[in-house]
Amino acid sequence: MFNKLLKRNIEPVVVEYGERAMAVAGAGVPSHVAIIMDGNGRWAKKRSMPRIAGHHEGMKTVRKITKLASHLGVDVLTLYAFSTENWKRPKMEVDFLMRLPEEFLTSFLPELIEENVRVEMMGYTDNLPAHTLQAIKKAKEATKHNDGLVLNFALNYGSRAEIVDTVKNLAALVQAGELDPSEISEEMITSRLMTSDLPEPDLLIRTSGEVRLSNFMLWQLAYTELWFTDTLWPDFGEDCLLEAFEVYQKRNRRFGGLKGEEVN
Ligand code: V07
Repeated sequence: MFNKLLKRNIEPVVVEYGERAMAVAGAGVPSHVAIIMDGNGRWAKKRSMPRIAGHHEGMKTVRKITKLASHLGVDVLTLYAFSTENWKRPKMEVDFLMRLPEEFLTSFLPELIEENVRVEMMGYTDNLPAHTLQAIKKAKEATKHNDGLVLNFALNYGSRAEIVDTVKNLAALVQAGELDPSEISEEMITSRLMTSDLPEPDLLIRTSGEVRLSNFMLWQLAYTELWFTDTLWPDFGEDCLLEAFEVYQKRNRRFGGLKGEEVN
């Protein structure tokens, strides 16, 4: 823990965010935080602006929250940027969304490199536009040696499809005579999901008042602490992330430092 804080250089946290952030950083920060960034369209509507203006504003929140999470010592930040269901939205909105990774990375890639952040993506790449994939490929390549926060964008991701693919993969092994159905284990499924290289999320945050998982990381969230807020994603400030972490830390303390499943 102390090493982690030293490596990440905790000093700027105090300078930038104050004592509250220092207390949070010192009291067991969740290792993997996943966020459903909801409410961008509603934020825009409230201001009589087009939905895309909300998405654009939401991108600025991504920058802010990534930076704070990194400074607090979070290991993995998974952000749900685009679901497999989002293709049903109007074409012009989808086209705009598919330009956001490029815009985000054009503006912020130097900062991510400076922050020692490694960019990753999980989701189906087959039907993403080439320009979107190109931008992400470049960012992954430019940050692949960074060993700080992993910024994992869930893009064109759907949890049930991910599980179906895993089942197909195991069924093929059975058909080939390489696997007996009785040998199928949780670990065999976990290791075939898109998150095979990541720890399970410790904390899930969903903004904008919706209290659902909406096909996000269903398998991976089995033991995750869930935290919901009415705040819209573009309004989600540093204070909101600190509040979520404080709630998480209070819940964990109730188990005397042990996770619920380890108490049983
Ligand atoms: C998107 C902004 C945040 C609010 C939620 C929806 C809109 C950042 C990215 C991104 C993705 C991959 C990457 C770098 C940045 C992004 C989409 C939408 C599709 F490598 N924000 N953001 N991608 N929104």
